[in-house]
Formats: sequence, C-alpha cells, structure tokens
Amino acid sequence: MTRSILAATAQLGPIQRTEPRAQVVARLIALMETAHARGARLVVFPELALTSFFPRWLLEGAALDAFYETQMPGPDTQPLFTRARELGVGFYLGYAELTPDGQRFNTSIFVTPDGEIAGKYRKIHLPGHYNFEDWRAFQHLEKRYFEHGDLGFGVFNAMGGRFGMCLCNDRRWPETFRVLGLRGAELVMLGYNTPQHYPQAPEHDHLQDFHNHLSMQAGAYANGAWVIGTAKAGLEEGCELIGGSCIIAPTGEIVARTQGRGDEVAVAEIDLDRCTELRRNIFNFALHREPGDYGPICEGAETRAATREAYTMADRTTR
Ligand code: CDT
Repeated sequence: MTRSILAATAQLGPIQRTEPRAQVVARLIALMETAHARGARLVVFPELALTSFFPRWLLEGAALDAFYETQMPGPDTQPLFTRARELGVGFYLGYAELTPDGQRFNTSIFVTPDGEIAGKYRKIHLPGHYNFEDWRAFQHLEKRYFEHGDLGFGVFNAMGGRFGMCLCNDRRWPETFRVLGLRGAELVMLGYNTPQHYPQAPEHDHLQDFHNHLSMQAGAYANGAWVIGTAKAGLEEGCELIGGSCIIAPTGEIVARTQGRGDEVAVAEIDLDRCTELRRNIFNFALHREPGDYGPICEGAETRAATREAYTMADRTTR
C-alpha cells in the first residue's frame, strides 16, 4: 500500500486586528478548497491562525481574552471542521487556547479527514519577553501570554503515518526535531509568525528567510522526516512578517513553496516511505547515534524550570 499523501502548506496573508474570526475562517476554508481542488488530503495552516498576532500589544482583561479560543471547535471554527470533513481533508491549525481552569497556551491541533482531533501540541519554546519594553518597534509578549507547553513533543498515528507538531520558534531548536525524530515522526507540521525585523539584532533582518529555511531543512534532513512549515505573512498591523511557507523532503530539499506574502497554497506529494532513505542510512539512529556523549543536552531541566518560575513571579510583583 502506498503511503503517499498529497499535502499543502496554506499560507495566510496578514490578519488585521479588527478582522472578525468568521471572516478569517472563511479565508481558511477558501485555502482548503483550493488545496483540495489540487488534490490535497492534508493542509497545514499557520501558528495563531485565527487572529492577528496579538503578542505585539500589551493587553489585559477582556481585550486579551478576545484572542483566545475556549472551545475547539467553537461556533466560529465549526464551519472549518465541517468543510474539512465534507472534503475528506485533514488539517493542522494553530490558535491561542484558554482552558476551563484559566491556563493559556499557544496551541496547535491535528485533525484527521474524518474530523477527529488526533493530536494536540502546546508550544514549548516561547520567545520574547514578559514586560512592555518601550525601545522595541513592536512587542513580542509570548512569555507573558502563554504558559510553557505541558504536553511534550507528541507523535500521532493517523492517515497511515506518524505525525509530529511544533510551533514557530520551536523550529530553531534542533532538539525539537530530534525528539520528534526519535519518536518516529515521518512528517513534522508547524506554523509560524516571524517578523522580518529582529529588534535585538537588526543586522540579522536580511537573514530571517534564510534562518527560517535553514532551521527547517536541517530538522528534516537530520531526522529523515518531511516538514511542512506555514507562515502567516505580510504587513500585519505595521509589522512585516516573512513568508517562505514550504514543504521539505527528508533529504532537506524544498519541494514546494509559496511565492508571495498573501493567502497562497503550495502542494507536493509526500511519500512517507522516503524517510527510510535517511533513517536506514546516514541517520540510522540505532547504528550511529552516540547518546552517551550527549549528556549536557538534557542537563539543567530543574534549573530552567526554576528560572522560568522566578522570572514569571518577578514580573507579577512589578505589574
Ligand atoms: N512566533 C514566534 O515564535 N516568532 C519567533 C520570533 C522570534 S523573535 C522574538 C520566531 O522564532 O520566529
């Protein structure tokens, strides 16, 4: 039986702050229909795909809560689930999650073609800062608005393959792909919102597209996995976001990519069996990995957790 899936990256152009959820969902459905018309059975949407990238503003109370989903699917997102099921298309979707007990996560889900949520991921590497910093052209308050993801890097069996997820900044960390690779992920799906301007090191602004592809291509190659990375792109509320959404083969080659910074679909056939080209050879983990020499990779977990907690508490006291 072939394990090929025609898959799509479904890039979104900017979402302005006043754009209603229902209108954004209509855009997602239009992208899904375009992908389906081109034969796709799996569609990957961006990170925080239902709203403008709100960590760029200092918000609180109802103004902040308005950006989170308390139900998935909820009234606004149900039409996407319904249409996907009608079309027989699976999808990855990023959104801000507010749980019943008040926890906030930057989340993605993987929905199978029959409409089941097969997997959930909560972002682990949260970039940015906690407090308003007036020297920045725009804020990046992910550390304030989201908790550290508590689900680990899960891998889910569906559609005849093994699927992993991550979100945006996670792709810059080789450990993300390696853990997913060790768990047997054959396709890693991820969405991103990446500003062209990097406030801490503006001399790297021209390298944002390069670093985007460098990270994802390396992650694909070193783990023998397919990767689909999908941007929210374009000029969103004064902040230019990179595009470059793409589908990457286990060899590290980009086999399909978007060309602009608006709503756009790119498709490619993903043969999951091609992962073995790498995993049976150069990256045969059982034969060639040397975990006995990788100790420092996993040291410091408790220190890191304590630092995270202390940092958050220090911020709370100064609010
Ligand atoms: N959304 C997200 O994680 N964006 C980051 C921006 C880094 S600069 C704070 C990224 O890694 O692309």
